Amino acid sequence: MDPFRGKAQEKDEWNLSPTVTYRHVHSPQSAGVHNPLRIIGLIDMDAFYAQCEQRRLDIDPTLPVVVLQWDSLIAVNYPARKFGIARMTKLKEAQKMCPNLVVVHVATYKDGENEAKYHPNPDNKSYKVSLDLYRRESTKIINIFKSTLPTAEVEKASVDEAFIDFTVPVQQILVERYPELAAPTPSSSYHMDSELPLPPLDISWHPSCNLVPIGPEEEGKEGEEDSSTSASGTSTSKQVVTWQDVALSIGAELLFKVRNEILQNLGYTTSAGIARNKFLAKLVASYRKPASQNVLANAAIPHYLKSMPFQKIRFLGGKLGAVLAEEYEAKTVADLLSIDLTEMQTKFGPDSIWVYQVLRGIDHSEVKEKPPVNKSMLASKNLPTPIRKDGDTLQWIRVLCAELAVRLNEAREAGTVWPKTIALHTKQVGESAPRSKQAPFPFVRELTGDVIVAAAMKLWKELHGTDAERATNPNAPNMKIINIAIAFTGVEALEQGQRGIEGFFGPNLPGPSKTRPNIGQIAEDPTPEEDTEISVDYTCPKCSKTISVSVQRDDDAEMRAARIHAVKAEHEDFHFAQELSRQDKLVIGGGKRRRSPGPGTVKKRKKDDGILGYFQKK
Ligand code: DCP
Ligand code: CA
Ligand code: CA
Repeated sequence: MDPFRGKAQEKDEWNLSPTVTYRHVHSPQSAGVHNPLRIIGLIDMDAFYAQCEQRRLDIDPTLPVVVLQWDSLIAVNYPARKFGIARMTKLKEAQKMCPNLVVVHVATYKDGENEAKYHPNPDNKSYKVSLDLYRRESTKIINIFKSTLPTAEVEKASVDEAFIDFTVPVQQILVERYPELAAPTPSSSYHMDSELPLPPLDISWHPSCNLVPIGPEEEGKEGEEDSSTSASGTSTSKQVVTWQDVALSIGAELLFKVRNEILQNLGYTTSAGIARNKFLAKLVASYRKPASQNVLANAAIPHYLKSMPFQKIRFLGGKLGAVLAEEYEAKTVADLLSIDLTEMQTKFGPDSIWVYQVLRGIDHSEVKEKPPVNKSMLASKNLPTPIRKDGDTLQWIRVLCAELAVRLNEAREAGTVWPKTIALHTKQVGESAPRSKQAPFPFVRELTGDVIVAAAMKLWKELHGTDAERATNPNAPNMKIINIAIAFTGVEALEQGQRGIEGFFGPNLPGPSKTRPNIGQIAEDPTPEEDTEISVDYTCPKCSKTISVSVQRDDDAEMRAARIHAVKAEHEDFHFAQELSRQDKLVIGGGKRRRSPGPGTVKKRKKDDGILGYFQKK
């Protein structure tokens, strides 16, 4: 470490008080992700599935509720958590811990029914789980975010989370509220790149805000848990107010407004984080829960990050984190701050600049609505009793197709989408890879489950033949199928130019709708036991790569979920690392760092992957 490095330089590494100019205020987009007044929020629903069921059944929100999928708890509301119940708790144990526990099993599809229902005693042997309710609520939530904040960018991050970039609406309010920020006139000695005048001395924070303390002196005597400053019309402590703080406080007002819209319209409580970038917003969102709004001002970043066990940071939880922990005998972020950029890049390759930056709370990744391309819809079932003969098949194909029909018809209500192909996947005991067969899915005006069943049964015959054919084929192994899945892929808006199809819709064929439900759900949901497990392919919405996750038959639901989650998270982290290293080429350093490979070229550059080599490429 450089012994001459002074306090000021250290502070600069964290980029806590960059210069703010009139240009940053008046053309926020010009500086993009480098605008010092950038304000990003992350909103996450509290105990999401539990709240959905509570609202559906009109259950008093103070009562303890859990959501069940077969015999696993998949959501536990906060009153139930007070009894010590967690997602890992076994149902019987939970009922002992809290005799008045309200237990709701998720809806299920039953053979012969064309919609999911709340059956009194659903049986894993013949029913299939439906997550339709949560997808629908998720779409409503995202639509409220967008309509409440028409000038903000909204990026759905999972079934119950979204990032919001508040930068543009914040700056509109900033100039209205502070006339001194009006653009300098051509005759004045100021120009667009002049520094802004001094900020106000005081800020009034919205009373809902939990301000993360800027240092130990601000923390309550009772310890970390209860240490945030409660904000009730007070200024930011002894710290000098900056324009970033002012922008953050306006962002917090907007964040409260949008959270309140969700509460008033849908009745759901949320927890949120707000800070200068996505990484920090997500991290601070769980600072306090539930029904909380956690604010991380720039000045509070070092104290907040330094004491954090760095392997808890999502991107540093895997192989790379383990290597860093060993090499530097490090536990917390503070333990890694002595590694300077040169050392980091010498050891881990030029792209490791993003690790250096993340440790200092710097992240330039964009908040961007994902384009609705390459979407897929998948219904999958792990079979407690394997399929061994033709006669076992149809009931499952019918159940899976009923779900697909519901989901595709829902998507079509919001926009004229249609899948390009239908695929059948089966996983057989004794075969390492799942078998798959796909075919184009022709357009029909009236989509019913039966239409899909016909297409799927055709694929089934191609993939497995018939009982009679297998009986006469000495090479055909005894069939023992333990997972069956049917997927629509390439579910996209029909284009104006698609003649023939256009005729079915008449002349007013709507264009792609910005608000249509997110139909790539499979790839984005958390990891519910049934929909993404065993041999079910996970298709990454970013690179369209399909990853097959293999799980042990004996794994319990929690273990399975963890395995799938790990594969997904690692793949996402790979993209994150790639994105950061690409973006940072544009800003920091200069010198002789090579360009990082663009998407799709990574594989070919295997030898030279540097930090990306720590992320498994699937
Ligand atoms: N989920 C699931 N299986 C998992 C994790 C989550 O089925 N292993 C589902 C149920 C959750 C929803 O996804 O309600 C959202 O997941 P979160 O991790 O955000 O957890 P919750 O919203 O339930 O709780 P919290 O208030 O802690 O965010
Ligand atoms: Ca949540
Ligand atoms: Ca979540």
